[in-house]
Amino acid sequence: MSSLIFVQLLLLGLSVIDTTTDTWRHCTDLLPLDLLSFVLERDTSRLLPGVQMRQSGGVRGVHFSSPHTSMSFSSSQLLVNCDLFPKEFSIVVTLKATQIVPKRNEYIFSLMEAKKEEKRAVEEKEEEDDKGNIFERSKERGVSGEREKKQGKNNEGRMILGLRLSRKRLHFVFKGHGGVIENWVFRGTLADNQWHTLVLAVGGQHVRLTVDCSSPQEITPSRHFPSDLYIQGSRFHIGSRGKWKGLFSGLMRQLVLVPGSDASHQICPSSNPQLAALSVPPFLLDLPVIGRETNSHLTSYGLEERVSVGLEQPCSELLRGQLWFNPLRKGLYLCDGRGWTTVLEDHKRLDYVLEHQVLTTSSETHDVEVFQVSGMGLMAAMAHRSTASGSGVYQWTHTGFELYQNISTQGALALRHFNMGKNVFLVVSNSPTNNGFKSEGDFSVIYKWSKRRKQFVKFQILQTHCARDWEAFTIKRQTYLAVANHRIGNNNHTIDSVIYKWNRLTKSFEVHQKLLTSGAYDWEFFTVGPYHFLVVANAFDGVTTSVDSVIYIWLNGSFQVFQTIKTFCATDWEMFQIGSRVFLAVANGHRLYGNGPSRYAINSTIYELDMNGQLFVRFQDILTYSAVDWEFFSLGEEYFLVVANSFNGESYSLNSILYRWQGYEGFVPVHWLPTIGCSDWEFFSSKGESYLIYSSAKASLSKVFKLKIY
Ligand SMILES: *[C@@H]1O[C@H](CO)[C@@H](O)[C@H](O)[C@H]1NC(C)=O
Ligand SMILES: *[C@@H]1O[C@H](CO)[C@@H](O)[C@H](O)[C@H]1NC(C)=O
Ligand SMILES: *[C@@H]1O[C@H](CO)[C@@H](O)[C@H](O)[C@H]1NC(C)=O
Ligand SMILES: *[C@@H]1O[C@H](CO)[C@@H](O)[C@H](O)[C@H]1NC(C)=O
Ligand SMILES: [Ca+2]
Ligand SMILES: [Ca+2]
Ligand SMILES: [Ca+2]
Repeated sequence: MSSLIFVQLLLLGLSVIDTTTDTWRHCTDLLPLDLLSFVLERDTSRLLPGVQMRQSGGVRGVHFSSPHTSMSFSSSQLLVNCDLFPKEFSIVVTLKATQIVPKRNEYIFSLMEAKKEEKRAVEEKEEEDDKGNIFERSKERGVSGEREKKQGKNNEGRMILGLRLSRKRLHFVFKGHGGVIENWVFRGTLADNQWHTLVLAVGGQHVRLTVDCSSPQEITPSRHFPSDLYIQGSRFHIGSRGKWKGLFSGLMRQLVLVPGSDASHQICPSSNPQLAALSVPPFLLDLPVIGRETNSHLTSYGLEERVSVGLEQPCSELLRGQLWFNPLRKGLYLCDGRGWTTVLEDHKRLDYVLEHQVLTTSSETHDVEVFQVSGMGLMAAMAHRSTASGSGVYQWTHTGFELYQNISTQGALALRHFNMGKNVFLVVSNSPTNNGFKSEGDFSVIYKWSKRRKQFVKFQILQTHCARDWEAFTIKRQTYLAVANHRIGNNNHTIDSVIYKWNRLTKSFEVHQKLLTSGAYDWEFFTVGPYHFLVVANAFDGVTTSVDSVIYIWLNGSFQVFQTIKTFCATDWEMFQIGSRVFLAVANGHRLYGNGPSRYAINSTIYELDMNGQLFVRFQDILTYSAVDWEFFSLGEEYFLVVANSFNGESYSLNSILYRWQGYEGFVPVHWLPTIGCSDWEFFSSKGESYLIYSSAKASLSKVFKLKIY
């Protein structure tokens, strides 16, 4: 099309606007228009393409995965019986935007003219002004100049108005007088990965932006917002301007157009100004989760009556209109009187677990540790059983782990890496061979990574007793090592386990404290607020596996008993946090019943720290099969536990199970991973991908799984 025709069509368009203004109607319905709910609730019978529900900081929002047509609608559906956009209005938005790359613009919403070949002459220039005052009006651009710029583009409609976000600006863009695109700019970084509620109020003489109910930025533009902004045939696009370019990448929780008034007076002041709400789609309202701190701002919505939570809910005529949130599917469903219809299902979840590498090892493995060594990348150390080949240090390559260094061990049981300053250390325990009365080889070796030789070299030898675990930690910038001494000789299990402390002068670890343990199998150190804890897994006292495991607390320079918990051949403690909640999971190995066979299918238990009672209390029991390890990890905003099931009384070939945190219901099994004599699970990530590795105490192999997120 030639530029001549362009100009003619444009003039035609302008003249139409000029001559017919007086016969067109302004919108007179002054009710707030919840644009976000309108798109999300328009069709409750199916899953809406183009959006996903996500939660961040305990607050839900929608994420736009594409500029799908389901996120757009004709303006006449909401602005009924009128042709002109309200001349005074406000827009309320609650969003959370991540860092927007420089020069990128993302649209919170836009109102676009109908797509017509002829109407493509003017489009606002997509550029970021990085200088200027709080308010700048963009250069008025010549129609002809723009025309040239846009000539190559296809038949997209042009913008009537839109709200767009750049790295350090909020832009309100609209078609001003004479069809010139105007751009009012508010400075300030909103893309800071925090929730914010903005109220943009456009009035006769002024424009005001209120962020999080703080004092507004007010500007007085030289030209007012037009009173004759023609909208017939236009479409709203939520989270975009109808194209991939400019798609909003953050989360949106609220988007309301309030004709005729400044909505900041309706929502401010607020007890939670960053989430001040005028109208939020119902399924984005946080759901009541038992035991969780309730956010005061949520209580006013009568949420409890509207949404029920659980795995199975009835739907009948009486419950028509009831919403049901299914935490397993992360879906929200609406009861239509006969059955549930889908409102929204969240699809961002762990999709499947892919076998990535089967690593043949020199012998069976009791323990794996994955860590970073600068200059080497990701490495794994594995405690192998065989004395002939010893243990191995592996390096992560594009295909998986490859043997990098042999380490001389005999019946290695446990290993742990730790850092002091820029140095990396590795401590490995050996199992004793009984030679009459004296047991030999009952010691652990600390290795230090030599940057020069690019190898682990022997650093210090410590006397240990069938050490089953090493734990490294720091308190007040001092480094400590705790060893779990399992037994002396064949049957003496009630012995001291030892806490060592690094001595800067002698450059070695020295005994700091001894704690009496019963067949100790694991130490776990963790910190909650200002308090340091160390918990031991006591497995066996020589008579029974039903013994107390002990949580110690650091007081005045040493560990003192904080709480005891009855365990059954405890082999591992795993501490993890979900939000502000603190959990401690024990892996129980087996229960002895008199002279009968041991029971391997027993519960392992997750405890939660009760901050008021200052005690760990039972949170969830999970049936396990001679569990020897729990591994906690998070992917995005989901939390997982994987258990190492090692033996069911008959076979070592059985499934380890991956559980996902479902809030209200605790952990729910989601994946079954076949393992042989599983001895340890470790989670790690590399180059944005997430992996799990398991080691086998019964076969000469380890397996790496890749976690695919959908
Ligand atoms: C480790 O030892 C095995 C023999 O047990 C040998 O075949 C292999 O080459 C050694 N690897 C390295 C990296 O030293
Ligand atoms: C177990 O070993 C400890 C430390 O060597 C010793 O003090 C204790 O007497 C032993 N107990 C038994 C029952 O042999
Ligand atoms: C801390 O330990 C020191 C020395 O062992 C002792 O004098 C002091 O009374 C202890 N303080 C408390 C609060 O127990
Ligand atoms: C495991 O715990 C659950 C719930 O506490 C209980 O119902 C079940 O009987 C326990 N199973 C075993 C084998 O102890
Ligand atoms: Ca440990
Ligand atoms: Ca563990
Ligand atoms: Ca582990």
